[in-house]
Amino acid sequence: TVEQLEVDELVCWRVHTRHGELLMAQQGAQVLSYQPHGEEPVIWLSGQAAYQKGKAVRGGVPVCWPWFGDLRRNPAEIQGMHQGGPITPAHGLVRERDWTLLGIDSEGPAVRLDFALDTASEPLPGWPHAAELKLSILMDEQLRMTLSTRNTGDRPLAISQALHSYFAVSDIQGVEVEGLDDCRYIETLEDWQERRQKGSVTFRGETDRIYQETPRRMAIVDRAWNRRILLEVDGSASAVVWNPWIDKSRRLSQFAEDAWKGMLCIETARVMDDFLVLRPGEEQQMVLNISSTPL
Ligand code: TA6
Repeated sequence: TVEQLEVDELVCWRVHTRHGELLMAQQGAQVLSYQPHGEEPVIWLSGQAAYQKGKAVRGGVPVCWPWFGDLRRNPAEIQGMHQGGPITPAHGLVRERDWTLLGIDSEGPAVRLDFALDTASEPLPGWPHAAELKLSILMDEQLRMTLSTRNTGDRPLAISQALHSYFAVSDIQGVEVEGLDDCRYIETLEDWQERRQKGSVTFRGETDRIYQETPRRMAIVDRAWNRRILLEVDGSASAVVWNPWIDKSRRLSQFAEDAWKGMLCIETARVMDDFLVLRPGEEQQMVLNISSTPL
């Protein structure tokens, strides 16, 4: 079933199938939560989430586009696309705008919702380029998101982007991320030093790393919840791994005191030298498939 509802100021859809439940908002075409039946939530949503127009909801899968992050995370090509000074706000211009619902397909056991933003008909401030952005969300026994960008203008587009997924974990101090062994990464909290991952990623403090040349499969191993969340990716070779820990989470909106313990962001992205260049008429898709299995 698919039910449209208002949650405070936001238009949302609640999707219920025999596999699980998903909540998403028209603002930012943002998945807010995703929970397979009989399991802990897979996608984390803050207990202090604010559903206000023009304000990103803390959690879910914010879409960062046409840039990810802030000034420092973007090369000159991305800066050049933005007029009127450095690129702000962080994480681009579309997570706080209503996208157009193209359709809902709820035939059979799977449900699919398609959203679009056309920057030719709805210009983005400071970013005068024509592109058609689409997000397709398919929920069956997994959750598959496809973010596609088509350059509908007459000159090349340079874009950095991310699906800024917040995953729910039992306790960040006890989980590890598999699949990034031997990957290069940038330690943004230690002067952007370039490092190489040894073994699984574990968490002992604030973590904000840009992994590069990432594989197509990564997993969050959560022994306390006896599960592995598997990420399968296509069209991206970067992943940001982020946990704010105590101090940073106190400086961010919509974070309860110890909420940092229960979340972990692994953000499938096209950032740094892995950013997108689209010639006129060209389209690119970035796909993220999320599933969870018992250990
Ligand atoms: O992806 C990690 C990050 O860039 C962090 O540095 C932090 O800023 C986080 O995104 C959340 O950003 P937001 O604007 O959603 O509060």
